[in-house]
Amino acid sequence: MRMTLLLLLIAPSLAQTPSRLIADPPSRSTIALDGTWNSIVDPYESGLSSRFFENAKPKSKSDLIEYDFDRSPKLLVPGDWNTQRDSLLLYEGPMWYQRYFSYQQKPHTRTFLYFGAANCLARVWLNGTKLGEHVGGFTPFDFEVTDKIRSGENFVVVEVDNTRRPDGVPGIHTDWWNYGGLTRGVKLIEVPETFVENYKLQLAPARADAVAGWVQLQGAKEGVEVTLEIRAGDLLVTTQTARADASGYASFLFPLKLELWSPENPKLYEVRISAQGDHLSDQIGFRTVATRGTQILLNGKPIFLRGVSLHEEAPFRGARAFSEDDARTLLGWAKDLGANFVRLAHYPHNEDMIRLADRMGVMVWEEVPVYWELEFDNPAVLANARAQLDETIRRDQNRAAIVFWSIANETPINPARNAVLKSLSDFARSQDSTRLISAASDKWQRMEADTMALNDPLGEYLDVIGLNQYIGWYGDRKPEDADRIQWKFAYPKPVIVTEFGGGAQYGRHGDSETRFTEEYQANLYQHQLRMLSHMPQLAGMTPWILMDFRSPRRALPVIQDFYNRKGLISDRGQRKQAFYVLQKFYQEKAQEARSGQASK
Ligand code: GCB
Repeated sequence: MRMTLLLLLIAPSLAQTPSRLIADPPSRSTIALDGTWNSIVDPYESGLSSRFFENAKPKSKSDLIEYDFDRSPKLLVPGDWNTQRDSLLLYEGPMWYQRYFSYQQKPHTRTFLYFGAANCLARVWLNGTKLGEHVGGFTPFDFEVTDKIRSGENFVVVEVDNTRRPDGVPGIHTDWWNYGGLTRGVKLIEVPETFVENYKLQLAPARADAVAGWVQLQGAKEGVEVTLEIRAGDLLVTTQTARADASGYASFLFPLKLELWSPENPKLYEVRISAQGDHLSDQIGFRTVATRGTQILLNGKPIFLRGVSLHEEAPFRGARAFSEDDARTLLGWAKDLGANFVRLAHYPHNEDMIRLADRMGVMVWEEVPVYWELEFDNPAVLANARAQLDETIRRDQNRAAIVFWSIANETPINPARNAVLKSLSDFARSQDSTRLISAASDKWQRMEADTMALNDPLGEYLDVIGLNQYIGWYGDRKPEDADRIQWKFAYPKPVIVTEFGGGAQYGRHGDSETRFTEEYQANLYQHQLRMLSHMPQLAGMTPWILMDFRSPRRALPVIQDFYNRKGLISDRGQRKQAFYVLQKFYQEKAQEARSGQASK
């Protein structure tokens, strides 16, 4: 009784900023707009001045209209344009998408047009009326269309522009393919006049005996009752109610003991949320993640993160991945490797991937594309990065699998960058206290012959330090040198080696000193793993990378052919020797963890 009272009293301090993005599309009433769209490539960006968004047709034979969506080439949505037509492989610039759809208006219903992602700038019109713009190639966005959608035929036009810009996030340089287009699904979402926009439900920070959360309603009057049910199969575990305040926000905090989510037992509960006429359901796992000294604790127990990095690259077809099938293959390979953790580099991957990780029991590091050199002294860059982080958190905050928000990768040390990353880390923390904040840094230095130190001041703002180092691949050191190397870290926090590795073409053989052979890569992994085994503070690793991926920077003919070949698996799914080296290491690590648990 007193416990409940105490919990209720501290509830407001857990309040977090409510959402503005419709969450949980899978449990909504939706109409998919995926499939074939008409497209016009527009390298000189004349479509705006020619008003392509009007989808005009000549009214008489003398009318001059110099475009026609109906007779233009098609593109599949979701999907990148680069791999759908040979001439578009390297295309960067504006592309116009158009399609018709029929719709029947329904009373007391609000309708939203929802995009899973468009890389990277999208301008959207419905029936010739502009709905808005969105920047950021990897996060969802929506527009309310209730008063613009018609009963009968409608048309939607989207200009998607993947031009790289110095003030973009990412900026001009990346080591991945700049896949353009409507790369994730598009749908209409119908909700009642009063509806649940977003919600968050997790264990109260660092406690396994209470659940905390909030529900944000739209269109609600003050005092509307919000009901929350947690179910395990047919069993109703609890029902809780709360009343929305004047802004539609209702918060929850109640004591409850649940079976905890972990990679060994990815237990998900069914959570149902109802308010007025709106009903949602979601599958949510509950777990705690925290640090203690240099350890990472999952559900209060130290855990070693046996990870691997991966891009959102489709297995077998060298394109942007988007489907649950793609995700199942990639996560399946990671599990075959013995991984319990993946680093989803270097931007938020699609929602199916994260939901599947929840179900398959794979912990996730999710990252925003604050990558390499950005214009850190430009306030627009911070605003853009922060908006992408915000959208990522709003989309994925209920996924138990996500244990890290990563705010950056390999950014240069300078005061403007330090300030931006501090601000992003403060922001992530203010939005979500149930996960760890991290970032990957490659700004280590050689102190003495065999002593390396990572002193990046960014470490101060992070819960866990990410280190990228390519000893034995880039620089003057041989793989064998790794055996002698000692590491020092300025901050006494857990360290994850977020990248190491080297390139190998599947099927290329030679001795272990010959670059790009499987033997070189396997040998490099042997020595790296030896070095990491005596690295102080090491709490996990995500070697670079699970599968080969397209990169415009990797030009070496025959071997690279515009693929980064550091994959443990080729882009066609073939496992290289290093895969088995790491698999063996992870089997031993998993065995150690099991016997450690057993001896307690
Ligand atoms: C890195 C980057 C990653 C690259 C990788 C490489 O340090 O973080 O995006 O692809 O190195 O292969 O060089």
